[in-house]
Amino acid sequence: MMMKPKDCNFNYPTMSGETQKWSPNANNDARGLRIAVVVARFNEAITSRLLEGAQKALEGAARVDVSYVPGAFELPFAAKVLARKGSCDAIVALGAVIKGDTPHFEYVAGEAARGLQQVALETGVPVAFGVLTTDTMAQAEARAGGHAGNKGYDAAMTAIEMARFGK
Ligand code: INI
Repeated sequence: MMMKPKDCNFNYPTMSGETQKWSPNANNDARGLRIAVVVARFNEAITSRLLEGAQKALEGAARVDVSYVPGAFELPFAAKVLARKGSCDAIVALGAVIKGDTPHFEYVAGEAARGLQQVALETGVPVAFGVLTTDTMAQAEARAGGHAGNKGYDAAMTAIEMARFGK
């Protein structure tokens, strides 16, 4: 059973198996875009598949620059460095946070989500959240090219749409 620190009330939902819906009005064409992808190495068997999905969605982009960080907790820092360079139209952040027996999951998943959104809002560079947050490895596998699709592909498609948002 998972132990929580005293007075701690974590209640993060784990990632849905829902398939993302693309707006028929949105421009989901990668052509001409410069996209930075940052990948967490933690749970690499999963994140490498998310990267494959993202690369598929980004075929035809003008540039796709891939960089790596140790874990999902480091994704916001890397995204901010990339956004500040001014050389990409959107960022795709990929990671896999899988629930274990300690509260570490909640800290890592929560800070990755909060930090990535903060980077997008502070810099004006869209950041797509391609970080799996699941109870089990099997759920992560399902969402990384298994029966629940590939959330790396979905995140990259989101980055394309948001790079064009309002333009
Ligand atoms: N990092 C992940 O990307 N996924 C995890 O599931 C995970 N868990 O469970 O511990 C994880 N931890 C490492 C974390 O992202 C940092 O790299 C580490 O705490 C150093 O800052």
